Amino acid sequence: MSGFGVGATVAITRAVSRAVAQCELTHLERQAIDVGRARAQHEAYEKALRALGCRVQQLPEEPDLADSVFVEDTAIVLDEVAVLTRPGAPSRRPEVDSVAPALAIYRELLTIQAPGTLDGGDVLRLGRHIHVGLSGRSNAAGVEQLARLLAPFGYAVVGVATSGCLHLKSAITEVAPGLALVNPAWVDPGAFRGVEILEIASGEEFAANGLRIADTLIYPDAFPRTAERLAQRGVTLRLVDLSELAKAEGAVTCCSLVFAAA
Ligand code: CIR
Repeated sequence: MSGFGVGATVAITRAVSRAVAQCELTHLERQAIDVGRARAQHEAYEKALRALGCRVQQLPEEPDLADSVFVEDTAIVLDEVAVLTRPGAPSRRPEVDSVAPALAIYRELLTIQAPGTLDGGDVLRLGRHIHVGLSGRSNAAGVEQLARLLAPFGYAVVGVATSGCLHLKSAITEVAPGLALVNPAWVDPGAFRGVEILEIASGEEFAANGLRIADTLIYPDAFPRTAERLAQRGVTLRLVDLSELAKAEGAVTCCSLVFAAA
């Protein structure tokens, strides 16, 4: 989640696994990943979270879980409740049990069950509307379960078709209140009512993922033309370099679970 007031926000992160080079890959060719460099970049990302008022709670490294730095995929944390996911990649399912105790301190926990699959990276909350990417990772059974679990809290959950990207939030994120940054090649912007759409710059296909913390957007330094577009639109940016984790198909939202502490 994003957009909370400064001072009341927790960001759960996890140290980069020494096994990160064995990560799942769907759309990228495997490249060497420098673990030391990935850790330094991840620390700078945590520093940015702290600078924007988050209390960063870093979970210990999981040496055998290659993708475990991408904590976003393990849970959906709302003000009222948290839902533990069942990630679409079987290699990632053990990550959920590893995050659950940290979340249990803050929220009642609900769970997605087989045959449902759901990755947190596919879940975009816009007010009381929750859009879930029907991606290679999240299926219709996962969306139906999430809808049933969250209906009592007043959330409307709908599936959204994606194509060509890993997760829905590779294709769209909310970058300021009521403003969504979108790659229209990967998701139909018409699926999102009530938000203004800002398209990424051409040639920067991974540029739609930004992490909103209060009134600032944590944003990769890899997309200068889209960054310029955001700045012109009045969005305040805090740029970070996550180039090593980008080789693992990670982006800025993936590396934290951000929520109001109370
Ligand atoms: C994976 O394929 O699951 C990881 N290598 C990347 C996950 C990135 N997570 C995210 O976008 N929420």
